[in-house]
Parts: sequence; structure tokens; C-alpha cells
Amino acid sequence: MEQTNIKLPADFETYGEARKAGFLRMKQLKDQGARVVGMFCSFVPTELVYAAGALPVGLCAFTEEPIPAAEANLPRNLCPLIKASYGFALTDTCPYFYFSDFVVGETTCDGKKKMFELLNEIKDTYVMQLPHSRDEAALAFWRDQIIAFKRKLEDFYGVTITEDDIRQAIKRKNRERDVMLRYLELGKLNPAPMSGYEMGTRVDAGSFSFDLDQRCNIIEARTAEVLEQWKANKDSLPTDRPRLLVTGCPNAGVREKIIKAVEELGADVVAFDTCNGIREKVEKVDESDPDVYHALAVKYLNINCSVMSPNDSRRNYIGEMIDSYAVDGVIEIVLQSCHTYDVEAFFIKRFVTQEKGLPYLNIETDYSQADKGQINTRLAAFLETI
Ligand code: BJ8
Repeated sequence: MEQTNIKLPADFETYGEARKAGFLRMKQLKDQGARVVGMFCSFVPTELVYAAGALPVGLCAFTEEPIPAAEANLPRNLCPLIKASYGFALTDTCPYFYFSDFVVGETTCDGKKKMFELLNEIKDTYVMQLPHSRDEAALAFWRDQIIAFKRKLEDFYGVTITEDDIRQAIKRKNRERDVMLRYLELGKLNPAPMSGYEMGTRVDAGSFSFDLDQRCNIIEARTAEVLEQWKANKDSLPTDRPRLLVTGCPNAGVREKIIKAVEELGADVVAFDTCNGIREKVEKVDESDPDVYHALAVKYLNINCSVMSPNDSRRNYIGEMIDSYAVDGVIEIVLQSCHTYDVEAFFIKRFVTQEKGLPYLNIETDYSQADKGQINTRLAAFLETI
């Protein structure tokens, strides 16, 4: 297999570097009186936070440092993302948590929803009750939850959020979805125009640029640059590297040891069915719906996360992505003790191998480096099957 000639650009920041660079910006914003709401999950409708004149910020949850502290209060046998989220708060080592006025959680998986009860003892944690199906009753319930969250924001900040405020925020967020989707869809180009490691990192790191319009401008500029470079160089790029789709749990905490590693072994990660991939971006909020709360409820309830049951739409998306990104194999990342993704992996594996006829690799892991060598061996063996 040829080695890639896709280089990381000179201005590339790792997720950790971008997270640190955001600390100072966040402090400056707070000094200027910014309202900040901390959150962990794609199901939280950030449009409402923007409509309240506040900034949504994703809280730290992707490294192993605070996990030993978290394990003093949480079971060890729990997803590393949950332990890290709580550990960062407990050890006061996530500046974004520190600067958040309050935190909004959601009843996605059991571990997270119970952890939020402990988190609430450290900082006000408002929990949205997410239904786990997509029928009419669930939609009506979720719409009510969205209105309740709007009231929480109004009460907390002493503001009135109008429907017009929400419509403006929907437009801005839809633009962001368009921009991110165009960027992620660069992965459809063949040969691959950029590394999946860069692609995923930039989407996650973008959340540390708190100005939504500036974030869009940065990604738009990179999209144009990558496209231009690809057009100029495509004839010299290697064409025999396997094209992979990554699916499953959030991967920021394991990106180096899986995504970077598999690309160094000779593959290109071109598509992400994940929360830092197209999962939240593929469907926009319907701007023509006369009921803004209904529009938000429909959009967010359709996010194809494994906490939903049934969740056939995820297989449909994966199938479409396999075709449109010309994928040669699928890697599923399951964080340890994530029961919903772990169980749903049965359907994903069957769909990928039997219906799409492609090789599938399931990697269950946590944030430690202990299994790095073993993962590398499995990735190399997997690439041999393609
Ligand atoms: S929309 S993927 S961000 S819930 S915390 S479910 S890994 S056991 S994070 Fe997620 Fe929202 Fe879904 Fe996306 Fe499993 Fe861990 Fe639970 Fe997790």
C-alpha cells in the first residue's frame, strides 16, 4: 500500500491544543459578561441557548486524567466519557465547566442521566427528559421538553425568548450544519482529499471558537482550500488506500489510537457516522414550520443515536454513506460499558457484512493507552481483509 501524501496543514491544531487555546477566549468572554451554558450532547437544541443571548459550550469529556478521581464516586465499570465528564467537574479542571452558568444534561443513556444527579451537587444541572422512541407521543413530549428548556433559560437569565429570536437562531445553526456538511462531504472525493484525522479534529475543535459565524468562516475557508489543493494534485494522490467509514460512540478520546493509527497503517477515513460526523448535521431544522418548537422537536428526535429504540434510521444513513463515499470497510468504535452502541452493533455488523458485503471491525476501548498495541495489530489485520 502506498503511503499517503495527505499532509496536515501547518496551522493544524490537535483537539487538546484547540481546547487549551479556547480557555483564554472563554475567560475574556466571561469578563465581558457573556452568558455560557455547558452541555455534553447533540440532542440539546443549541438554538434556544443562542436565542437566550448565551453561548453553548461543549464540556471536557475526552481524556483519562480525571477518571481516577471520578471513580471515587462512580463505578469503575462505566463509560469513560461519563467518568471523564464528571471527573473534570469534580477536580475543577475543565475551565468550560467552571465558566458555565449552568449545565444542561439529557436522559440519553442510563449512566449519563444518573451521573447528572451527582453533577448537580457541583453545579446547577438542568436535565432534559429525552424520550427514546420517535412516535407521535414521544414527539409531543419532546416538544414540551424543548419549551420547558426555553423557560429554564428565560428564568435563569431573566430574559424573554421570542419565536423570532428562535427563528434567527435556527437560521444560523442551519447555516452551520450546511457548512459542516460540505466540509465532511469532501470525504466523498476519490482519492481522499484530506485525512479523516484532520477532518474529525477540526469539527470537534471548532466548538472552541465560540463565535458561530467565525467558526463557519474558518471551516468554509478550509473546505475551499482542500478542494483547490485536491483539484491541483488529485492525479498524484494514491488511489489504492482503503476508504473507511467510522461509526459508533464519540471518538475524540480515542482518535489518536484508532483513526490516526489506521491512517498511518495505510487507509483513509473518509466518512463519519458519529456526533462529530454527519449524524447531527444531515437533517436541518425546518425553517418553514409555523411551530418553531415542533420544528426543533422533529429535528432533534431524528438524531440517529443508539439511545433511540428502534433506530433503523442509523442503518439507512450508514448504507447511504457506504454508497456515496465509496466505502471499502467499516470500523465501529464502542466505548467500554456503552450498552446502547454495544448492543446495536449486532445490527450494524449484520447490515455492513451481509447487506453491503463489506468488512467490519468492532473496537471496544476506553481512554487509556493500555490497548494501543493490540488495537494497532487488529487494525493492520483488518486492512489485510480489504
Ligand atoms: S447523541 S452519541 S453525544 S448520547 S455517554 S451513549 S458513549 S455510555 S455520548 Fe452521545 Fe448524545 Fe448520542 Fe451523540 Fe454510550 Fe457513553 Fe452513554 Fe455516550
